[in-house]
Amino acid sequence: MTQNELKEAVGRAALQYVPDDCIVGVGTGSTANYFIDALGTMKGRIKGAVSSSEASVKRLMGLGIEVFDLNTIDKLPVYVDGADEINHQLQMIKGGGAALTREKIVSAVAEQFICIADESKYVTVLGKFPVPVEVIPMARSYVAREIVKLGGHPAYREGVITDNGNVILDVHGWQVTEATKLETELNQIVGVVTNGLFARRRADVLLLGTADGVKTYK
Ligand code: ABF
Repeated sequence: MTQNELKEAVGRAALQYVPDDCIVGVGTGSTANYFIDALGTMKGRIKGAVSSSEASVKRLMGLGIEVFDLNTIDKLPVYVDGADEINHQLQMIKGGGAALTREKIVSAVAEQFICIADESKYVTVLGKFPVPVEVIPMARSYVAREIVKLGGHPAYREGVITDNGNVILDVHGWQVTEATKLETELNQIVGVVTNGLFARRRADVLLLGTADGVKTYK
């Protein structure tokens, strides 16, 4: 199977976690896009969606799925999204698509986080993929210097402005063995909006696309 076929398979498999008549949280990226397309096949059974990016809003609306403002929702049973890396504790690095802040907000509200990924994303130790950090533009250099003190090597993602009007630093060189601690330390740096470690709110379920089919980890 190709990588896209694996992504498509997990996107479809995630439908089993979507209850009837609910509003579903929808992520961002190529794997999430397969989920959105699969959701289109059951759109009559859901009320609509809350989305973590403008790109996903467009795709959902293009399929005729109503998109709600998160502030109008008091219950979100499930959030389905991809990841850049996920470890065996279901902690993740996310934000390669620059949507990390909204992804973290929507996943915080959701009762269940279903991560969908192909097997290339499943790792023992997080960190080969650089950790994205969303930063208020005027704090960029200061935050970069603070990250160096934590042993990271930040690189400015040039030409990218997030949906929230901020910039991204991609931090290389970390072997993330204590993801919750590092996530908290990064959050303490003034000027950081969000970081791409999803450890305090990890996934509840991983649907992993492999050559032997979709495997489920909890
Ligand atoms: C989102 O999309 C992000 O958190 C992550 O950066 C990216 C994964 O993209 P893809 O599914 O295209 O690999 O889930």
